[in-house]
Amino acid sequence: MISIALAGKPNAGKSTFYKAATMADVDVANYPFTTIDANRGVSSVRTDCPCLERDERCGNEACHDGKRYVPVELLDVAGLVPGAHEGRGLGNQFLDELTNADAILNVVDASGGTNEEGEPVEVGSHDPVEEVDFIEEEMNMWLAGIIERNWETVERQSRSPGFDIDDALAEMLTGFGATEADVAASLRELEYPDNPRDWTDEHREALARDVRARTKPIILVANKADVAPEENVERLRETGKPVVPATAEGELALRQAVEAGVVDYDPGDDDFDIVGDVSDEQEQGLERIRAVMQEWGGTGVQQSLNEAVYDLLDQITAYPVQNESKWTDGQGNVLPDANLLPRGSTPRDLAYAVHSDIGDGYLHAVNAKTDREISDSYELEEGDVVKIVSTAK
Ligand SMILES: Nc1nc2c(ncn2[C@@H]2O[C@H](COP(=O)(O)OP(=O)(O)O)[C@@H](O)[C@H]2O)c(=O)[nH]1
Ligand SMILES: [Mg+2]
Repeated sequence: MISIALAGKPNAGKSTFYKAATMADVDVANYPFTTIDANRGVSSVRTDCPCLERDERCGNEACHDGKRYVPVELLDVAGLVPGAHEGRGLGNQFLDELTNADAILNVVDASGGTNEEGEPVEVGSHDPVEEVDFIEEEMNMWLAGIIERNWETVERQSRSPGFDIDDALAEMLTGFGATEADVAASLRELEYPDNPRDWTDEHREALARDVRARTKPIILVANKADVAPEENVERLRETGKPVVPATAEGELALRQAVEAGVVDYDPGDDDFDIVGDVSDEQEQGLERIRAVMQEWGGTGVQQSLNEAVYDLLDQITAYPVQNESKWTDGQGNVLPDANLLPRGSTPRDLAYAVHSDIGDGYLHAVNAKTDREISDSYELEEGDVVKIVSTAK
């Protein structure tokens, strides 16, 4: 499963975001994590369900009238402070939690109402752009530290015949979640000595920066947009990084109102309806949230998860089925599963994502929308419904 980590300084709103984003009615029992702990849960990205192309909605519990929610893992990493990579504020432990993350949502207090350490200051008095750089730099230096700690091993390996520095670095860095292709791409960008004994800290840091940028892409969540001066959001955008203005607190309030049965809202909607009895105070609170949503096109929580998965990680959603005309599985469930795959994936890749046996026994596949067999080199598109024919059942 794709894994997204919330990083940021203390009091930026990470836990509020996490609580809101993991509150949806995903059936956690369906996901084979061995440990669901306090800071690791299931959230989802939202996409258009292929059932929208048919007369009837699919009725899947992950589909709300054509809005399809596809599970992703969400991690709430405790707050990072400057110096975290040197162990400040339990920093290394928290940075290590980022190892398995595919992308990072850097939750920034766009209101400027907390300083770098997350301590409250007057709203607007802290420049949120500062924390953008320091969080990134902490991650870079943390990875540089990992490389440095492993350097003795690389030096030892270099005494064996057939040693290849590229292979040695790939082996080390895949442990950190980089693919061999990522490491190879970084090494192509950089100039470095073949002999590990000739490497300097600068070489290691340059490698760390490049690999980090490839393997842990970052979206800035400009949180507390409800109280943030608009120029702060603009300044964050000027960094050139992807920015999603958000109100995590607003999203949490909406989801709680949905649970209480007083609001009709699906995560990612740009508006909501009040459908139950609310007090005047509640109504005013909800209307304040509505105003923020109107300004930014939603609360930003679903939008930032979507941007991470569909834009930054360039994933598509494919729907494996057994019956190509009914779009069902063996039990008659319509569009039972949705799989996220990197763009460029083929039907065989989808088969492997379903189960390694199905992948091993792959024979061919049928595009269930057109009823045509699709070739081995076909690149799956967002919303494809695919019947896989395999010797494995
Ligand atoms: N105004 C405003 N406050 C928020 C928002 N999100 C979180 N907060 C508040 O910010 C404080 C810190 O939030 P928390 O989620 O614990 O931050 P964390 O330390 O990053 O996990 C709490 O008082 C939250 O209620 C938001 O969107 N708007
Ligand atoms: Mg927290």
